[in-house]
Amino acid sequence: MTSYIDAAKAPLKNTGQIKLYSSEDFDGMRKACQLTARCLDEVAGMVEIGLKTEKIDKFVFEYGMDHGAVPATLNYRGYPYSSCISLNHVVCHGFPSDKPLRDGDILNVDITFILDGWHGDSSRMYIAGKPKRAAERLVDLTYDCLMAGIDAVKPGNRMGAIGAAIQELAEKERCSVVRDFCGHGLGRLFHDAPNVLHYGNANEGVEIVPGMIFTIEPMINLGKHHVKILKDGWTAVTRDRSLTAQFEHSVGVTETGCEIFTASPAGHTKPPYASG
Ligand code: EYF
Ligand code: CO
Ligand code: CO
Repeated sequence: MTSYIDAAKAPLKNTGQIKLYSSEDFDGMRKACQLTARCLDEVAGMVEIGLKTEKIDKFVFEYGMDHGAVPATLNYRGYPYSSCISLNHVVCHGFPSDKPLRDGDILNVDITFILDGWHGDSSRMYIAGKPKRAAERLVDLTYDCLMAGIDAVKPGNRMGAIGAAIQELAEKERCSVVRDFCGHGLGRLFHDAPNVLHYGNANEGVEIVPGMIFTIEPMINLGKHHVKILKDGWTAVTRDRSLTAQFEHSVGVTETGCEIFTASPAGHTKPPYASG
């Protein structure tokens, strides 16, 4: 059975216990997550037809270095980049590349900065040029799914309430929820207990209690939910090659709900992002 542990007394590894963090810990997370959010705000000004996504990755690396942070994905379990950049039918863990963006491409940029030992993990969708109607609808829906999951984060609810809210909305719109990847606890570790499912039943999972910190990062497909991993061993794509989208926030549970640590200081939510 899953139990909780004071994060200050817990070993710095994933023991399966859920760490509960103090308000000083929340301060540390807020700083790391706001750095990630500011970087994602900057990326909004870069995305255009013709941009090579490797330029975004280089920018992310330098942004981290300039602000005293390290990209957590770089060399993480052998992953070779500072960001994951996933286009069109790529579900997650896409490699930045030298292929120029084309009109109507949709892309997810996923960044985790480690600042003063704390991990700030967030991703947003971006659109190059003019999107097709179906792509625009999917991106909007995926953002709404993330926010429906966040709305379910309340002490007393079970973790299953998050997945249930996301799945209900996605399937009402005849889309599907990826099962193979989930959100995760984080803090001084990049990936920790609990796993955060983006589908399931509201009355399942552990109780949500103040002090928990985790990500919610639903991947929603226009087609079926199945994914496959390409030969590079990292890139996950939809098995039916349908379009897919993802947004991710890192949140901390409070007495009444949650704080979105990675909320955009520029007020960016979903595309189109206001310039300037
Ligand atoms: C087949 C990795 C990738 N794992 C998680 C390692 O939480 C993340 N994003 O929000 C996240 C990002 C990355 C990541 C980047 C690399 N990995 C491990 C195992 C399989 C895999 O992809
Ligand atoms: Co992420
Ligand atoms: Co994550």
